[in-house]
Amino acid sequence: MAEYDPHAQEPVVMEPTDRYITVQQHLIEQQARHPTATGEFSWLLSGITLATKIIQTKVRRAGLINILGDLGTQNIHGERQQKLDVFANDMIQYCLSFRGNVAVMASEELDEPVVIKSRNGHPRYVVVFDPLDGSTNLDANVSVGTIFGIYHRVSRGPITDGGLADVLQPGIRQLAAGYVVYGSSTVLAYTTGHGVHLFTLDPEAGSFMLCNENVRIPEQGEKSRIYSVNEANSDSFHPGIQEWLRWAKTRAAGPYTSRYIGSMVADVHRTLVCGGVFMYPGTAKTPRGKLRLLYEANPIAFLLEQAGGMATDGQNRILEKQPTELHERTPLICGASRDVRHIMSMIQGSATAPGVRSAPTTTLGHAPAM
Ligand code: AHM
Ligand code: MG
Repeated sequence: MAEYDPHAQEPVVMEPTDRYITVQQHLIEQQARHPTATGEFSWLLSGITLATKIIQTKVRRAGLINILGDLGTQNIHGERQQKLDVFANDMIQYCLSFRGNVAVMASEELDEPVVIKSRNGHPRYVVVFDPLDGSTNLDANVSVGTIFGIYHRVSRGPITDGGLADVLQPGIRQLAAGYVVYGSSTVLAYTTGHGVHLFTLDPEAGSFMLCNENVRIPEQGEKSRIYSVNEANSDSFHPGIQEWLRWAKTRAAGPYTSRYIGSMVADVHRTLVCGGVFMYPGTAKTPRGKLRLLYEANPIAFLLEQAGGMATDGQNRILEKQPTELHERTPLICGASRDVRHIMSMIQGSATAPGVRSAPTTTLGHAPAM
């Protein structure tokens, strides 16, 4: 018999991290490598971290205050806006507009880009964001997150087109991108094109503290064989993707394990840390995919590439796609290069998985969506 005497136990001590490197400090150290850096950029990023810290306080208390549920309004995509979607959007807009260096913002929750009134000349930065990705899951207390991408302005002088030219830039021009996932802890991932760095919010200090520098997506080992997709839609996936999914379930493949939260920022965070592939391909219902190129796919693609991974729409590198519309959608297949390459090769018909017969063509009467 195993006995447990509570009075004889030493208290459990959790050692705090001894590396108190805040995200601002980290960014300033990174910028020190660039002699022309003015510090303006870290000022901008601190606007985003401030907003996300405030958003996370609301997300954490969502069941206690009257902020769950929908607002009774719809966004441009015809989706019901959650109260927290609107709060998160307004908070980011508010915090960034006071920085004085943001010219234009675009968000999933805004019909049009927003041009910020400036009191000092022509600000140089453009920020695109999804204020609360995965928000339809909020009632189920699932992890949600904020996604952002930052660009330089391409227009000169006063903005005359409502800011559209400045936001319709290919993702490859991003200066920085990141997300904050409001999960069991609040974690920030960011890149400025020099690796991906992870920070955990220390709620007592009120700062994001460095916890993992230069993160690489694991490519080896059984535990990295994960696929993440809404498989309920698989009947209308491209035959190459169907074929890969069948292969992933075979003994020869490992097999893979399946994980799908339905909140992209959380699914992508797991992919970054644990490996595997996340995808939202075209379906019968959404032939161009569901996710938005500008403020969902592009920042995620930049981060995952910086962590050694890949992001594609099945044919093209996400970061090289020239956006033509503010809210355009794209299929997305992203994660470990090993898996993304393999899926692409099946899509392009150049490989047949060992032991798997060719996939049947789709019977849904629509062209296989890419
Ligand atoms: P949202 O930005 O309105 O929350 O929608 C995007 C979300 C992603 O987070 C997630 O990957 C996807 O929708 C889930 O869609 P589905 O429920 O069709 O699987
Ligand atoms: Mg979203």
